[in-house]
Amino acid sequence: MQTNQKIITKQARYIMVGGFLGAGKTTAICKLAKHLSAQGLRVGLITNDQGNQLVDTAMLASNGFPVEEISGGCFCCRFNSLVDAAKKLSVDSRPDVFIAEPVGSCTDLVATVSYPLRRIYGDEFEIAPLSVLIDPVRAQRVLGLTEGGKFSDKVSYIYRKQLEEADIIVINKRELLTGLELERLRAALLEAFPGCEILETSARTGAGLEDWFQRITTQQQVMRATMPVDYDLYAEGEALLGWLNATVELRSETPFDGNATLQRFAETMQSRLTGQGAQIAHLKMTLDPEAGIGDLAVINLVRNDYVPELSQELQDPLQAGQLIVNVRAEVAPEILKSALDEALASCFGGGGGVHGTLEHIEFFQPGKPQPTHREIVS
Ligand SMILES: Nc1nc2c(ncn2[C@@H]2O[C@H](COP(=O)(O)OP(=O)(O)OP(=O)(O)O)[C@@H](O)[C@H]2O)c(=O)[nH]1
Ligand SMILES: [Mg+2]
Repeated sequence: MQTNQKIITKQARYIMVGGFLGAGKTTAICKLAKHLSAQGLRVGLITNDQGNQLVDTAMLASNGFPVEEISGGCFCCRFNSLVDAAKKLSVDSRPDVFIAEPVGSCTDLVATVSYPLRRIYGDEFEIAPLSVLIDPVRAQRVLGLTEGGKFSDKVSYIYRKQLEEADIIVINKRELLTGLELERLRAALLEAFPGCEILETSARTGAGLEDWFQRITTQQQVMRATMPVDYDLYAEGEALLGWLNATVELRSETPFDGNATLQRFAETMQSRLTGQGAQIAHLKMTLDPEAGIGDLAVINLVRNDYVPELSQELQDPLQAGQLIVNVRAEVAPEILKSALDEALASCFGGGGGVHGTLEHIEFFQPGKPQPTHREIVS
């Protein structure tokens, strides 16, 4: 792969990778960070969520990268925290490249993050084009190309707005579609979002990543007119999404298979959630063994009619560990809580085997987005 000499400037490069919940942002960021590190560049990663105790932070940190987490609101509403996070990552030596993952239900990032960063901190940051990743199965449904479980119109409004402001739409997970399906999706995207650049990648297999990395590590974001956003509708869409973050301590008298346990727990959560009419956007969990430094299992489920997939596995059985559960779904947050309670009782409720103790839980719906800055460019 070509060496990106151009990105070593006195400014650090700021790369933001957006896209709806479950599109593959964290997976892709991990690959990008590895790619840049292999070239001798220092990377600093910034994760973001409405709550804390994040699977994404645990996953990226387990891959050896410095990560700062901004919790309790999206980048646009916590703009100063974003700048602080960059400063914290720069304490020892400043990263050449910052890679930031905004919350997957967030939009209007260009006006509220990219442009203010450029105006206020233009001497420090060089802003890359905004990439918006999509899961092609989800995108086909939102664009009306296929049937299947869908979000409501208000949530779909946010999805479409994310695509509208993209400099580059990245059809990720491209191996999930046939060539013909990809052609149709590409045509539908071009019709709905004319003039947008569209790339196809697989963050999992690595296909198409080189071309995308080349663009976001060398190109600058071009200023365009600010996208109109109906903030009331945006807030209503966000409020339809339930959010749950929990931490559970697992313990057993005898060693157990953490991968199989995580799989069984995810399947139990899936059946409880779908049974309650939830539209799952992303159920993700990590299992971090008490003994076994750097070893981490990660499992994800990105829609009701799919299967939970282990994206990282534990090497050895364990006797104790920390389970982090993050769920984002279109359903009332109380339903998420009751699904978790039921799944915990069913899988870790005593009677021998693995025992679970709930250490932390928060469940809520995101509040109305109130950006710190919003730059209007006409
Ligand atoms: N088949 C396939 N799966 C992928 C690919 N990229 C990511 N995934 C899977 O998609 C799921 C979600 O990936 P993440 O990287 O966590 O998605 P995300 O966009 O960061 O999700 P949020 O942070 O919740 O918004 C995981 O199971 C990944 O392994 C890909 O190229 N192909
Ligand atoms: Mg993520």
